[in-house]
Amino acid sequence: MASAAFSAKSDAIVTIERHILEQQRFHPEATGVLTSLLYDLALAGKMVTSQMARAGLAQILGKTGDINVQGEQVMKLDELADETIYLVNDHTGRLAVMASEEHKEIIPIPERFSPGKYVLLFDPLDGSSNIDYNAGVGTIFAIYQRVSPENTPGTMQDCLQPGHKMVAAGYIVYGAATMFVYTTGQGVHGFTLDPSIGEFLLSHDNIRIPAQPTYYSVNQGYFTRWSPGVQKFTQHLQNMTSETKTISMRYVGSLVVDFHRTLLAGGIFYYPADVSKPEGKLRLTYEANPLAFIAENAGGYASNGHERILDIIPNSLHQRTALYIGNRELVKEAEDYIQKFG
Ligand code: P6P
Repeated sequence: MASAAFSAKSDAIVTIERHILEQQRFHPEATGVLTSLLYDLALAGKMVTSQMARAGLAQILGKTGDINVQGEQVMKLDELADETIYLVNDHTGRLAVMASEEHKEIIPIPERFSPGKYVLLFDPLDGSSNIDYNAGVGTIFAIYQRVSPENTPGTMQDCLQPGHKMVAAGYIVYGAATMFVYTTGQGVHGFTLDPSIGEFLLSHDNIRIPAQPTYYSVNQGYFTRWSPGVQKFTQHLQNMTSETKTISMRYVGSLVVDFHRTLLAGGIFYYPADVSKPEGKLRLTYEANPLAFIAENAGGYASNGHERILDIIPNSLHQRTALYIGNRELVKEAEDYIQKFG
């Protein structure tokens, strides 16, 4: 009986390692390097979770006084997350180059380590301005295969590939629980950290954006700065009913949290361009692109209001973009309103 109980129980416990290994079956050419890279990122997620849990105690909240390339105050946790992801990945021989929101230029792999075949772009702790208010924050990552010659240092061109070239993407959301959500192009899968055993366990297998939208998510404080098309689209959403009830508005102001809710509950998140931010605020390479790759693998879509996010050819590491992401129909409606009304 015990064995039967055990086998039933073992089916219920899918660690991230087991799941990524099982996913590897879909990639016959896989050498296991991508699996190990994803596992490294899960480890970084555990370490950041631990650092955040100690933040209140270790008084590492508050600002370092430094200013990052975005001209923003750098929170100490920002630096810790950035350093953690770097140190987990710099020596593994899996990466040719890295790029981070916290670094103006690409981050080379130290010469003493052989360069690998993958490229990692990441936002180490997005939404960090919310840390002091204990609102959720997140890590976002995008993984590509290098395009520069093997056994040479990775290049900026490796980091400026269009999103449709991505081989994997994911995010880690540090909220009431820590969740690791990733895709390698074979569906989107979510894992919840069980701190008592220090493992991410499968909790959301094959996430699909619900057909019925529940929330729209935008900072309506900027309404007067938007173009007429965006204003009319927002008013359209406010008058929309979904299964005889209007859809609600939710906005945390932390991209990963707002996107995660959109992915699970259905709806649309958008950060439009506006008169004060004509290029938008969010970053293409390590925010919009990975989330767009995830959204499309969950049956959704992501646009800059005019074209598919994953088709945009980046021309600089930190370039900004407008972002409309979530249910395909709603994102397409946003494009229609912008095309019709400007
Ligand atoms: P606003 C956080 O600072 C961030 O970069 C994203 O996480 C979030 O979606 C956005 O900015 C919020 O910006 O202008 O609404 O405060």
